[in-house]
Amino acid sequence: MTTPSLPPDFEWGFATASYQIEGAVAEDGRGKSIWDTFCHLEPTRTKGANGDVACDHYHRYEEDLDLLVRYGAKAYRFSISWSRIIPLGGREDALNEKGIAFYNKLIDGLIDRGITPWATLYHWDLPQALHDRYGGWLNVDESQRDFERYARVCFERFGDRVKNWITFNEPWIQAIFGYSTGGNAPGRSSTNSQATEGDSATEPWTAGHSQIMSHARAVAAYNQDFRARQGGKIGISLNGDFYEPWDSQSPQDARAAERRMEFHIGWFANPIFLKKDYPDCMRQQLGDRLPTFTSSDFQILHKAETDFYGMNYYTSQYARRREEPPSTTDYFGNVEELQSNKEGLPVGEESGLHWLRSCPGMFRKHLTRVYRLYGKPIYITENGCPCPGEDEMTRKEAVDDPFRQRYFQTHLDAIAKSITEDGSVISGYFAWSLMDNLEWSDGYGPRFGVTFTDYDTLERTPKKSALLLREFITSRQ
Ligand code: GBH
Repeated sequence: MTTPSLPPDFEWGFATASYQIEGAVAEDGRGKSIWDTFCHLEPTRTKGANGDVACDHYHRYEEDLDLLVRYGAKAYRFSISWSRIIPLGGREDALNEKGIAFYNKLIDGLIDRGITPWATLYHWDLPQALHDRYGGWLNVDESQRDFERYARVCFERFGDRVKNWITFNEPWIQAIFGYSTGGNAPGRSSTNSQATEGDSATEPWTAGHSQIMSHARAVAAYNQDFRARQGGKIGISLNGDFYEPWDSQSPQDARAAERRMEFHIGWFANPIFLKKDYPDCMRQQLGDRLPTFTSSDFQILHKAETDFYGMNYYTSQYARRREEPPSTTDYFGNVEELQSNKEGLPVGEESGLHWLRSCPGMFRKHLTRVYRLYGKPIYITENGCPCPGEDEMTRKEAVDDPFRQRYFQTHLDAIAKSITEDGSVISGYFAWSLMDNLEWSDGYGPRFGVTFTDYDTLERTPKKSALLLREFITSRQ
């Protein structure tokens, strides 16, 4: 039996997203995104926080790139703000050369430092103009055409240097938090008392469909017009925690856990990786509320061979069967009952956020399940946590982060075991996040960074985990 280990060419580094770090929202011709609107029109829904300044990365990117060098990173995952590239978003709308110039500087700065760029095209910041013009993700036809054009512009302008593309970050969150719970922009919901508009019975499923077809169009465009010349790879980052049956003896609980993962992951992975319709359990429950793939949609899905499965993984939960019939509007009430605690036995140690517990054993099961089902190389495109009590800590206290160090180490061990003992192909790991940043509707409280951000001075200070991650990885190779 070989010791579990990571492959010698394992890709690794740190991840961020545009709206969470850049700031400079009104600079150099950037158009507004749905997150600017959400934060400014409804500050009660984002704890009063917004991304106007965030980490001011737009002006401090050189310093941030130097941090990556200091941490020994091989790669860096960032996201491109669509409304910096095309301020009004649409396929007939003008490009913004100054926005393009920013990402050129960022990409060149990475390459000069020997760091491989990984670019995400969409991390939740839809141009507001597209939302206003035709409902954004609620318009399946228009949104996929506009996304394809945006993707083509990125491939044309950056693809000579960017060889690793991620189309969407967590389409599930965009669909469910944007259109069902209303917790994220655009904040539509028929169950959230703070939302004034929305139809949660249908909108989340439409928003999911639009993102799937947008992904497919972008990948098909890459495969047809860019791949031969640029030789890169392209994937999508799906979130999805692992769900363990509450009662290991109960077939109903096992079904509940499976069903839950189908609603979380199969929703996107079935059409994208298996070129199949939505999972049966979704069809059965949602009927016509779930859009259908036409034969021309399937043609596009077939042309959109996707190279890798990007996995954002944070935590796990127990899933238990529910007897009541599913609700038609409330996503979280409509499927299984989820628990982090089973009769005093938590799934894992609690981090600095109530929803995030450290469950490396279940992470391994998750990796192995996903690899067996979808058969593509997996890159962990996000993994990380805030330490218990970290939101209340001073800089001096926060830089010492044993909880995060242990979290990284145990999760890397789970990856090594899934590779060596279960036969999964797992090719890289990005820690979330390079620095503390805007945690969306949770504001600036939760600190996921390996770098402490002082939000008054914007000074960055490395936490111990930042400097240790290289060692954690190389010692396992
Ligand atoms: C990722 O989302 C994002 O890609 C990234 O931008 C983000 O900063 C990071 O993870 C850390 O959260 O409070 O019970 O309603 C992860 C998806 C969405 C999972 C919010 C937890 C809150 C659950 N997360 N959700 S709850």
